[in-house]
Amino acid sequence: MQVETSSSKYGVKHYPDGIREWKKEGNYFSFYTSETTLEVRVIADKIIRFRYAAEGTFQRDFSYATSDTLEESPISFGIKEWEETFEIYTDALKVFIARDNLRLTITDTEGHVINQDEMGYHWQHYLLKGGKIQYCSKLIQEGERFYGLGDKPTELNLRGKRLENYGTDAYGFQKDTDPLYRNIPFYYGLHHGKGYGIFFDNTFRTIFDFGKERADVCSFWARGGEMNYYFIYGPELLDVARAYTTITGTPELPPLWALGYHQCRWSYYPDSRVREIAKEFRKRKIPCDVIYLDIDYMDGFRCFTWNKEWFPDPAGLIRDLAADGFKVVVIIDPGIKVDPEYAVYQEGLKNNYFCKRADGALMEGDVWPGKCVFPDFTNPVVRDWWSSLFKSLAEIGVRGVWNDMNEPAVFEMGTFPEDVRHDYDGEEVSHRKAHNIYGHLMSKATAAGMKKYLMPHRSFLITRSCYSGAQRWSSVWTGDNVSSWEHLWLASVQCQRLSVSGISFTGSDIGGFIGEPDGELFTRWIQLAVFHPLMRTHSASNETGFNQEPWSFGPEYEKVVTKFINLRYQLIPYSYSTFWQYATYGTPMLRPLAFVAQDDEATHNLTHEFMFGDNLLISHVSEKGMTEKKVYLPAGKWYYFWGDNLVTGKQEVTVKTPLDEMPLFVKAGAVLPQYPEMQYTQQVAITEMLLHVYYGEDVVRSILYEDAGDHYGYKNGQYNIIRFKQRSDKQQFYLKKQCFINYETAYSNYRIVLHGLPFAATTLLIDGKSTPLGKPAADGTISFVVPRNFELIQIVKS
Ligand code: MIG
Repeated sequence: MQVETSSSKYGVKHYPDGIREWKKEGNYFSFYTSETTLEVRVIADKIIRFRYAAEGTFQRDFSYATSDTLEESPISFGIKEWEETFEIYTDALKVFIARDNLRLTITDTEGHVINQDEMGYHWQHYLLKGGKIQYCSKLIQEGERFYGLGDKPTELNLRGKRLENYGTDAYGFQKDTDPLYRNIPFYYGLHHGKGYGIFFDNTFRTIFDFGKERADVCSFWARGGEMNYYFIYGPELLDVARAYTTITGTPELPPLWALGYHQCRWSYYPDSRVREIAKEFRKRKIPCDVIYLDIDYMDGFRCFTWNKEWFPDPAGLIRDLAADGFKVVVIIDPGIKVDPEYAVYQEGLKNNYFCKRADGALMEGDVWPGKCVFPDFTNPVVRDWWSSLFKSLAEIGVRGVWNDMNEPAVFEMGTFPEDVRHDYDGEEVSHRKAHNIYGHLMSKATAAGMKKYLMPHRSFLITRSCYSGAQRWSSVWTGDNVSSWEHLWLASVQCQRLSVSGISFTGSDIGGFIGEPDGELFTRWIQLAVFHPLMRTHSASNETGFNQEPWSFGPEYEKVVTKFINLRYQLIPYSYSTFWQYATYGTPMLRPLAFVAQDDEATHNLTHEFMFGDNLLISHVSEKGMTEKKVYLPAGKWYYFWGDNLVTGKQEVTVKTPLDEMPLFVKAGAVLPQYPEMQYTQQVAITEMLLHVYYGEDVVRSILYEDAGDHYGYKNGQYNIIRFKQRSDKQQFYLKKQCFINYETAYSNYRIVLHGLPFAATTLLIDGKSTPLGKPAADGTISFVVPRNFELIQIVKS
């Protein structure tokens, strides 16, 4: 054992010595040094878990992050013994373990180093608090970049930064504020064109240093628990993202309405005000699907109660709103008011459901209702109870829930003190271990309750805090941001980062939560949010009376905002299909350009541009008064959305940015399915599906996924998946279609709007049969109707 001295808070640092014994049991390998045991579990070709028992004894193998469906894929693997190392190999990787010190070198099959330990695993007693600090240090490879880590409000590439996870109510956070609300201990490395990921599944405070302390060392550690991480190899970053969700899971499909526009405020009350807002949307023909009720709907901020004066008939309100196409989402906080007359408090108290301090007193703290106690969501019995409380909300028609303050946030104290006790599914731990999964488990229990009582409908949940894997049951928003241009930029980075961290269903408070945006900022924010999976305006303007609705900034802005919310609705078949891809394969819905063109170094540090799904490239307008913007386009050909001019990629282009446009490009070859304009999702039956098709000479695939947009019939195969492949050339336009059809739609034809056909033609071939082709429209597009069951469309140059 090597030893290094350190401060008195911590013990000396311990480093593993030589391997004395090893064994293999199935896909588990164990290596024993005099003190430490390393367990290597081969999960898949490209997924390997490393777990270390500092002094030989492993802790319970338990995780709140991993999906129940995580299982080993049957693969070939084995072990070789070399003079200085052991080598565990799969069809994609080689893991070399040094006999002298347990250090790892992971290479691809050709021997290129992907990831290599510096000191590797080491540990230290945490003398003051108990347990051990668990460290791992790696060498940074030449040119390496780092991504991931959830909601960090900083540049996309994390090289040179140190960041930590300890969920915090970061009211009015700024660029580089850390930690924020979420705890996602998962990062990517990219070097020499090859990407990998490391998921450090540890719920204590975790810290990641990407070359800040020492320029060539990347290290991560936790203030307790175990060193337990999954190494995931790409080399494609998007494959790493997908593999991460084979570990931590993917969501079910959301109700279609959740992809519409959401209007929120702290708070809309009384009920007449809520009705007024809803009416205003319909009157002005601005689409909207969801209205939120913030804390003021409750009676004295008591969860699961209603303010009798302001909301005398919540069921009636919700019924009327529903008749007009609106869904209602209500907020539920974790703090339960200390009030002997309040049923939820009584029941929790009687059954011992609330968290306690080390010496047995209740964990009490002030939040909105005054003095509160807090359910111990880490106890499965408490989670079941909590789930059951949602019955009353579901019964009166509430279709979604908003979980707030669950870092957990407590006035004055910030959060719980570390001595608070938690069940942790039978483990009995302190808050040090449970802090980062408190909101995670609250949202899990909320989702379970809503799902149960809303059956057969799909439900919707949005949470502020969570841990890795919460994408299985919730969406998130980026928290209490500010009405500033910098925050617009932050919103874009945060949503991209969350998306590649497993959580695609994300958005920011449009316009900013704190402060007052002007019409220009609000409009530019709406434009960005059209391309965020969750599109919600929210503001905290009760005190000033400031309004933050689409019409609040005057007719000039209202017109543009309406245009963009309309675009959001037109693109719903595309965003829903993109969601399906995410739910099915784990593919992030928002993709930083480094993730779509990782071979092109020019994309590696881009923070302000991303793809939404397979075919749309977005670069939002990020400064006041901006009249043009430079946009980097990756290789390939791109159509400018607002004019169809074709641009060649692998270069920066300058785009004019009048208020009613934003830099938006469509990949040449794409098929973009679109709905007609409507005021809320499923308002009208689609009698003809619109397909905007962009002529392109590279092979480009597009998908359209369809189902009922609600219910779970899709799980029994009631859906359609339509795959398009375009491979045109200078002589002919060529679009092929393949599909799985098992869900009946109201339409039987597609209307195709073809953009960019570079030659004149007079006939169209549908599955070989020719029909005349009309003349191009004034904007240059050619439009025609084809039967839904076509397999091949060709247009040959005349
Ligand atoms: O201490 O419920 O982030 O969205 O409007 C503030 C009131 C509590 C914080 C949330 C915000 C919400 C607000 N909440």
